[in-house]
Amino acid sequence: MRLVGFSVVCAVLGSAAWAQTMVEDSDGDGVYSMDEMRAAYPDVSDDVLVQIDVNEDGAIDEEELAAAIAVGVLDS
Ligand SMILES: [Ca+2]
Ligand SMILES: [Ca+2]
Repeated sequence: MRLVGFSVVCAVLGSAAWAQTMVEDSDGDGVYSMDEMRAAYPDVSDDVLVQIDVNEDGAIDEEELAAAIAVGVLDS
């Protein structure tokens, strides 16, 4: 039971961290798909999204998003 409680706390803290950005992980898979990115940043071109996707897995993870915001490519 303790482990379950810990997981719930982590999940809550995790979603709080995600909520600091404009992007919503609407399918809950832990990464931001290009569709989710476009929903949050409709003005950002596909070229920019490809550049942000540093590991080229076709999705933006929290690190990639933070990096893009840090260099000013995306608004926070
Ligand atoms: Ca997602
Ligand atoms: Ca990626």
